Amino acid sequence: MVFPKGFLWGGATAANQCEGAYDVDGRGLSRMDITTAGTLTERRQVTYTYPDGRTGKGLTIPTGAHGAVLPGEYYPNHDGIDFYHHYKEDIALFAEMGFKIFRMSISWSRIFPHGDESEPNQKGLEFYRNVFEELHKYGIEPLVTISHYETPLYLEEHYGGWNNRKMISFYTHYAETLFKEYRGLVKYWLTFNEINTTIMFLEMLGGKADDAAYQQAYQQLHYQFVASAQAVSIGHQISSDNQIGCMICGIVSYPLTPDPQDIMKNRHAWEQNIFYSGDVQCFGEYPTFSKRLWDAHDVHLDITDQDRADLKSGTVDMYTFSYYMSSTTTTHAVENDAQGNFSIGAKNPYLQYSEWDWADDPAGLQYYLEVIYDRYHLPLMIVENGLGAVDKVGADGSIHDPYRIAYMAEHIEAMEKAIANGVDLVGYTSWGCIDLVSAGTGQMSKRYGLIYVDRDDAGNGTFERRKKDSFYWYQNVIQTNGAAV
Ligand code: BGP
Repeated sequence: MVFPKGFLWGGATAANQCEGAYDVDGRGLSRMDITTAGTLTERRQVTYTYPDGRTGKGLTIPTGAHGAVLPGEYYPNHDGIDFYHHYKEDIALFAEMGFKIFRMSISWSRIFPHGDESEPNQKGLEFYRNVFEELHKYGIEPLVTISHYETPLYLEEHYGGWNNRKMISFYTHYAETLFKEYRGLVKYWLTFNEINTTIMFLEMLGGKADDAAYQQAYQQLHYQFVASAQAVSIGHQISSDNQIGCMICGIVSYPLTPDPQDIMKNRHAWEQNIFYSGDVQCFGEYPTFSKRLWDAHDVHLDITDQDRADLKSGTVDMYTFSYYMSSTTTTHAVENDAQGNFSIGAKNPYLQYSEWDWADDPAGLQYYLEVIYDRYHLPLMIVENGLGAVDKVGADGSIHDPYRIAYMAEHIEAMEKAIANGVDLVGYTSWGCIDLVSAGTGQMSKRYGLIYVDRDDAGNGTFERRKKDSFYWYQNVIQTNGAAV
């Protein structure tokens, strides 16, 4: 048996994509509440109305923007899949599949509606306590992302979000509240979801980002690094059981040709997109290549000696990442571009592409695991992986998704190879284990779930849950600790 005893099999979600109940029990708005369907690379000025009737000033949403909010338009994240009211049913289904771990996130604005209050919203705290207790009833460990793309909107509007150093203390106050409140209930934590996308998304604008955009992104990232490091230190002080990880968007990149210029460009892409964030969070200091990255865009960081000390003392306990696809890098002009959400660049002729132009590349997962383990020697966890696809419900209510089973099977086999080669991989949580709103498209129809949810892009549907074929397949994989793949 290749998978170690106690391997953490499970699934993953994010609050803004599944909870719904966006204005219930004192919750404030988050930036994700004002997103609608569209494309990731657009930047638009959006205006919105707070639940209390106030109209916001209007924001330019820099990443993950799904387009302008138009009157009467549907906001998918407002309802999600109504996990807020279905969590017991959903957790029972996860338990039936045999989950050992469940990755979820906490909605910051459910705990601090504006983000800057000193006292938390008790109703918000209570909701997550109930969820954690429900998970423990079945012996499922929660893995909690503290911030998954959903900064409270108020902080964006009144403080400029992560452009402002004050965000560090708002975030650490929020994180400390969680560590204290859930001591004994939660021991696995992730500070920021896909922290590296702050920079990586600029690349996806296809060369349209100017130096000012890089200055802003590197500065935001620095404040997030410091906030993350301080949170790690606080979490360790509150409980020595806490294991706190970074979470990196792991898109593997290959040189498109053997041209040495492509090899060099690809190496630099890894440094900028993957190693920069991982090095700061795992080693506690900026790597030497940072100077090259900053000089390329005339970036000057607001960084203090105290920041450097905080980074050094707040290194993470584990390295976690999402993995869906690989990409290519080239200095040559290409015609064959992948242009799906989150994916851009020349298509790899050796790979198949999904409907959203995401390259199916299990070998890339093995490659990533081996490179990353060799660099950091920390326990690794894959906290997102899966196939977004359009599923069809048959006349008898069944959902046959052999494509999803095939995708997951080949990626789990890649994990086995990396483990056999010495990689300390401790867990795997499949993304969107239950259908939810897609982050990049804002749609329900791009589904990842092993459990189907009756909900469409326009917001119609009963929220009924149904088991897909992949549900039974994954149940068997978990039961046999990976042997039945
Ligand atoms: C990751 C995000 C998730 C998730 C996933 C799939 O980058 O952390 O929130 O949604 O991508 O992306 P999409 O929903 O666009 O298919």
